[in-house]
Amino acid sequence: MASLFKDPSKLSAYRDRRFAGSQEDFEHALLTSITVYVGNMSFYTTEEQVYELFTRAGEIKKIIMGLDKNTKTPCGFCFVLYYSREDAEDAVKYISGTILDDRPIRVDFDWGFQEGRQWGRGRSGGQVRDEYRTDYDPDILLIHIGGYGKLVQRE
Ligand code: GTA
Repeated sequence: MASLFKDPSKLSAYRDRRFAGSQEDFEHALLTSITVYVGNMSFYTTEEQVYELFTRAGEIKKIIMGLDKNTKTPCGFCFVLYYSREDAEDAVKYISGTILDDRPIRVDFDWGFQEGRQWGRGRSGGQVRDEYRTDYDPDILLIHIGGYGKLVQRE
């Protein structure tokens, strides 16, 4: 199938502040990358569940779970690396917006995984955007009472 994603400005609304190169370098990386970022995941979703869903788009090379840098536990995102660009495109096209563990996940092109990118960058240890949320999951109290020690909020 021919690539449907040729305009780099439409590939992703996200710009990684820690990407070291120019905007042109960033766009080139997005156009050629075989890595997707998955956001809005439940903190309880496992690597096995991610594998089961994302293997529908193609053979997976590696999954890297996003972790809270303080607790070292999953904090709602991951990276999925495919072997082929076409499969990464299919993941963005067909899997983004589907429900995983009761949450609509967001699949975004990513410029490429590097060691360190698996950690949440928020001050609390989790993802930055979780610190701005004002709407809460219905199970928030269960999580809180369960001693997770952190509020989980919906995107
Ligand atoms: N490909 O959409 C994404 C994406 N996100 C959201 C995170 N990552 C992503 N990758 C792709 N697409 O490796 C990656 C990051 C990193 C890992 C964890 O996930 O590259 P993070 O989510 O903890 O931190 O990253 P990140 O991405 O640096 O934060 P974000 O959301 O872009 O925030 C950047 C700035 O905007 C910050 O200064 C923050 O204060 C501000 N901000 C963020 N959300 C809000 C908000 N709702 N209101 C106001 N300001 C906000």
